[in-house]
Amino acid sequence: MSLIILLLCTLLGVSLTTAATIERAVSSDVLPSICYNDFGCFSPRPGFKVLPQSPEKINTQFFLYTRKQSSQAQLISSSNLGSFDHTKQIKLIIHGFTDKASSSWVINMTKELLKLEDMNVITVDWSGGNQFPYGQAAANTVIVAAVVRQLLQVMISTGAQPQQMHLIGHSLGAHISSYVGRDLPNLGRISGLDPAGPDFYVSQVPDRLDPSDALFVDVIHTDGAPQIHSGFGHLEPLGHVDFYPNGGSAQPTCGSNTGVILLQSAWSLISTFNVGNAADTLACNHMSAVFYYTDSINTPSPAFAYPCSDYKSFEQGLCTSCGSSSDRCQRTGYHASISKTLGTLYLMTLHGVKPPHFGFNFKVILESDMNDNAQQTRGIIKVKFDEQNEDTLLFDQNTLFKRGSINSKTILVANKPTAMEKINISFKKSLGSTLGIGLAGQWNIRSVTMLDMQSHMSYRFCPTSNSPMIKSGSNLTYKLC
Ligand SMILES: [Ca+2]
Repeated sequence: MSLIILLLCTLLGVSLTTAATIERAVSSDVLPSICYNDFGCFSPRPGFKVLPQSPEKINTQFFLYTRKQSSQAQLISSSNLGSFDHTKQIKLIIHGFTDKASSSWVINMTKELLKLEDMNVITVDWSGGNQFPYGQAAANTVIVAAVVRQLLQVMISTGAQPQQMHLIGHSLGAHISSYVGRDLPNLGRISGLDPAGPDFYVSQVPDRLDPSDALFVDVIHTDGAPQIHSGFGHLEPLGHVDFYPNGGSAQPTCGSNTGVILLQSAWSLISTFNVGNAADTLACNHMSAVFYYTDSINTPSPAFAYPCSDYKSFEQGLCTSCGSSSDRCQRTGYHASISKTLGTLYLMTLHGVKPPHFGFNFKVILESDMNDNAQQTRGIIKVKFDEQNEDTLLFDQNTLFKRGSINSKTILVANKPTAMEKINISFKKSLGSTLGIGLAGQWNIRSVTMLDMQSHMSYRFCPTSNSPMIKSGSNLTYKLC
């Protein structure tokens, strides 16, 4: 392990192998515990020696928003519930490491929730206890959870039901939610948004998010990795249903998220200490779960996610069915349901940085002509549905097309096509490793079949021209056969 990684481990307090060994050796002695009035006694997380800081130091605060008070939050506590209304839904938004309740994503999610329905939206701020080192912030999650649980129990004493309580937690906030649910029976729901991976990879269920923590636990993974070298998030399934947008590790708008970038990012954070402003860009993949979830609240798209063996198979169009009553799919994010398909689900998102992130899925089946003299080609093929949709990439430069071959792909378009009467296909030959030798400069696509993965309607398109060859760099219109 290089010096830089080891130093970073020490600074972040994370459980990389070397660091964890040292910590465990220390913690093999009798562990100390620490007691705080009202909240009981706490031992270090298993395998670690860091004790949580005091509730006073962490200073967990609650801000209540309702439709009547949608822009001006009311500071509430377990001794003063303010204008909390126990007859309405109760949503708590809990941020993660180095973040705060006044972050723009927390405010945006609050607005979207209140746009959908009048409810109690409570944003939780624990920025007094979530700064560096990471290990201390992770240790403090139990205290934040105890303070949150105290608030919820007071709400229950006024007539609220635990079933109407829904905790939405990002990163370490997801694990805070899990601690709340561990000791609060019948908690309605936890939405874990890219639950933090570091320090939680090897945790047992009492110390991480799992399906026993609420009646419904749904999770979005956007920066999942088996260890901190390559991501901030947790790759393993943690809930009743686990969504893996774009495979769950790397998001299309974020670029590469290698260990090198992570190290650079962490060093940048440490050296500048400008963590608040830096969070969005440095942890782009990790924040994507938040942006997807927020967009899912009021999206016009069904935002379906599909069961599949893996993401590559989903991309190849091998998993397209939602079942006759759409019960084999889930709506991603806020509108997910315990009564639909559970387990590991895959979806694509659009490539724009800003919403919309969700669109409409099609499976495209492209049939190359049998009678063409050319044997094979390699090239970029795009489809255009109508004026309101951009060209959508079907196949990249690495895809090989052979005479008579069938190539299929799942795609996502931003807008539901207005009329499925004609489409346009463009082709651009790529040179590849052979500089294009042996690859045809024009290609004959005999038919294009579009399966609408929402309605399950299928459309087959044929060339409009008598000479259906598409020369490299040009395009051809196809109409319903
Ligand atoms: Ca748990």
